Amino acid sequence: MSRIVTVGAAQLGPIARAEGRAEVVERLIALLRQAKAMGCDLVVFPELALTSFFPRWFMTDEAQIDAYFEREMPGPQTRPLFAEAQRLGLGFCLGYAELVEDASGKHRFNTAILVDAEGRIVGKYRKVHLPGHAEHEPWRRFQHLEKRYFEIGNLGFPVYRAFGGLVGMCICNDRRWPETYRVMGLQGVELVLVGYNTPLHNPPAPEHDHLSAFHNHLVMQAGAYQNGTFVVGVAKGGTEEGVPSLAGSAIIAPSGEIVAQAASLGDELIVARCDLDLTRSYKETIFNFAQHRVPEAYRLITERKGAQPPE
Ligand code: ING
Repeated sequence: MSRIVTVGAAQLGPIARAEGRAEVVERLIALLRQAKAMGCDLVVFPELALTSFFPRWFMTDEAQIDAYFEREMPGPQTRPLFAEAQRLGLGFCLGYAELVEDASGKHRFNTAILVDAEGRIVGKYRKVHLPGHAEHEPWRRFQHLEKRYFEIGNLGFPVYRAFGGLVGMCICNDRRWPETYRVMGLQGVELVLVGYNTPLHNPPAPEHDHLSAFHNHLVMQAGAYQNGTFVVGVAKGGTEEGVPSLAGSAIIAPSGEIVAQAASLGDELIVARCDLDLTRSYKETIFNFAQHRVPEAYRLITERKGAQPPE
């Protein structure tokens, strides 16, 4: 019996700095309702989906920074999202800025959660690959201060049994690193959910700018194929506070083929019926890790100190 999960990638257009969470949550709820009408089981929202992408601004005032973070999830302003999803019988994946306060002080993470159709948080991921920089760099057209505002994620790359399969999450820059997919692939992941905020211009490497859409799909298609998993990439796109950002949300099959792709730069739902059993055709043949991978060879390469190139 095939295990089909109908997944909606809920792309967002720009979120203005002045746009309150209540307004944003209304946009998310509208996408949930569209997803329900299109038979979805699971809806995936972008990275930092509750606010404007604030790492583009240099801030020093702690209260100003903390205003972009959620101290509880759900909280008063996100509870309506959880309630509507539960009413509709939908699960969802939400990216947001997480603030945790414990005996060791304040900790801030770029986080994503997986919520089941009963409104329970069944999975959490904290972004590991934080791009950008920590101090103001005036030479840049805009800042990218994720290393300033977030700590490196401390949860690893967990894979959760949910929606009838094995589901993992990553966030934005994580999708560019093969290790992200392989660590989940080694856990048997069948569905990887990834939200992103990607400026079309990357100040350190403007020569890559014209390839931003190509690189976006390249890394997700490769990750999908090389680990026999579906990948759902969801953008916050369009020009947000003066920064043109990549859209191109896509749902990718274990073959590496794009099976659904957004056509706009704004709020747009794309849907695909993901038959998780299609992953087996790759996991049990060309990417049968038990039969074909050679971990001891990789360890040698990574552990050899001062290696000389072979004669
Ligand atoms: N954004 C970007 C990403 O990895 C970036 C950072 C921008 C990388 C432009 C390369 C080019 O998609 C986040 N939020 O990680």
